[in-house]
Amino acid sequence: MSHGLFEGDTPLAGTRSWLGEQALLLRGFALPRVAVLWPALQAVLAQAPPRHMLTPGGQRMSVALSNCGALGWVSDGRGYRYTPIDPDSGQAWPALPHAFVDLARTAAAEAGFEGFVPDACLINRYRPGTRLSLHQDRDERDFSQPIVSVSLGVPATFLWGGRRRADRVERVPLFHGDVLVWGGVDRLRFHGVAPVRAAAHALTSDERINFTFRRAA
Ligand code: MD6
Ligand code: FE
Repeated sequence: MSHGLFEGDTPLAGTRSWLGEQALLLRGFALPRVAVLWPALQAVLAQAPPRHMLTPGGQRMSVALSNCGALGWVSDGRGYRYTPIDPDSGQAWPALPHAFVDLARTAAAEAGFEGFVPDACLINRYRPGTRLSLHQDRDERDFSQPIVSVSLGVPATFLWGGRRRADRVERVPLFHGDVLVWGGVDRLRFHGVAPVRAAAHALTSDERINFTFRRAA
């Protein structure tokens, strides 16, 4: 099995750093699993292709989204919410691949969140210029559950804010294979992604893919 490391990937694989009291960045944590994650992701995206959703304000989102799991996050003119049905296909979202669940559970435990069982995985696809504005993740029912975020492909600058929108924002580079876990006192921190720069990656071409695992219900 390939270990998934390409030129330009995180030079820091295996290191970890706390971005907050309960926010842990695990550099390269997903690398040993990429060879399994990638084909599973392709199967999910064949069933539920990424699409640019509309914000409640009527803007097309810069990032293209899809989901797998019992629940999927959607946005439209009515607001943000989790739904069991993909509105584009009228079918249930694709099941969460076992390899995804296992990665999320293992990473969460590293950060002190034992027994994390996600029921939703939001998949974000970035191309050059794609950005994600500063937001909080607050559409889930139980904020005691952490979020696990996995980055693949070209690097991006993660914007890591505070508990208030106006708080200072730290810029954290995220590379292929990096995993970020956050919860507890850091669960409602503002965050976003700066416009992704054009780059080439052996696995994803010019794309960055991010999965965020949540316990939505
Ligand atoms: C991204 N991530 O990295 C966007 N949200 O592409 C998120 O919005 C996010 O990474 C909550 C927790 C972790 C995340
Ligand atoms: Fe988020």
